[in-house]
Amino acid sequence: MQKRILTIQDYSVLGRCSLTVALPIISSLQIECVGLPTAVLSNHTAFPTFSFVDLTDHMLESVDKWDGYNNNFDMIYTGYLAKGQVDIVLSIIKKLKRENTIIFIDPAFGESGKLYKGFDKEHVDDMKRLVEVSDYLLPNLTEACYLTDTFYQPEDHELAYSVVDKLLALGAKNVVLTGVKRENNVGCLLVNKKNQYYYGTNDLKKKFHGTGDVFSSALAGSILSTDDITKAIKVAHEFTSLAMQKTIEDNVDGILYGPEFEKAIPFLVDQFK
Ligand code: PXL
Repeated sequence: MQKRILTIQDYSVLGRCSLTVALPIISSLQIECVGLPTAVLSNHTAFPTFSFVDLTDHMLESVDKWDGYNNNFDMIYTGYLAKGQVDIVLSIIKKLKRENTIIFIDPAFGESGKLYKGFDKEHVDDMKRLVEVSDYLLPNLTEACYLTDTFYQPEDHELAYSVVDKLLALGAKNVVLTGVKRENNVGCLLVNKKNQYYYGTNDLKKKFHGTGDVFSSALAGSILSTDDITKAIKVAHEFTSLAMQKTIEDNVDGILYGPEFEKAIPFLVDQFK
C-alpha cells in the first residue's frame, strides 16, 4: 500500500523551506504527503520583513474534519511551528497516532547559536514536550543545546555527544544531530540506545537557508522507503549536498532562496528504484 506522511509546518511562499520543500521531495519518493499548514508567510523570517497569517485555530479543526475519512498515516513529521502550537500538535499526534506511526520531529527554531525571529525560551520549553514523544528527533547543534539547557559552542565534538545523550534521556528514541563537523567533513550523527552512526562529506562551507528542511524532508521520505536507517541517512545527506552543489554551480542566491533541491530530485528517485 502507498505510504502516507502528515507533515505539519508553515507555508512560506517565497524562499524554499518548510512545506514548499517537504511536499515535492516526499512526493518524488511516491509517498503521499498531506501538508497541514501552521501559518502562511509571504517569505521565511530570514528576509528583513515578512507577513504572517497564523493558522493555529485551523489546525485541529482541519484534523477533526477528517473523522470518518482516511486519516491513517505512516509518519507524522513536524517542522517549523508558530509559538503556542505545540499543545495542538500533541493533540493531533494523540488523535492520529496508530501502532506503527513514526513521530518525526524537526524542532526548527534556531541555528548558529540563536533562535529564529519571534521565538523565546517558552517556545523551546514547549518543544521539549515534542522531544518526549519523538521516534526521530532532528536538531542542529543550536537546537540541541537549547533543548538541553546546554551552553552552545560551535564545532565542539564532545558537546555533540553529550547533548545527544541528554536528548535520549528526555525521551527521543533516535537523535539525528545535523551539521556535525569532523575534519574536513560535515554531516550528521545518528544515535539511539544501541547504535551510533556518522555520515558526512566534504564541507561545502556555504549556508543556504532552508537546507535543514531539505534534509529533514528527504530523510522522512527515505525512512519510509527502506528498512536500513544508515542508507536513509546517507541518501538524505547526499541529496542535500547535491542540491547545495547545484546552487553553487549556478551561482545564484541560495542564502535567501534556499538550495536548488529540484535539480537533485532525479538522484533521490534513483536511490530507491
Ligand atoms: O527553515 C526553517 C524555517 C521554516 N519556516 C520559517 C522560517 C524558517 C527559518 O527561519 O522562518 C517561516
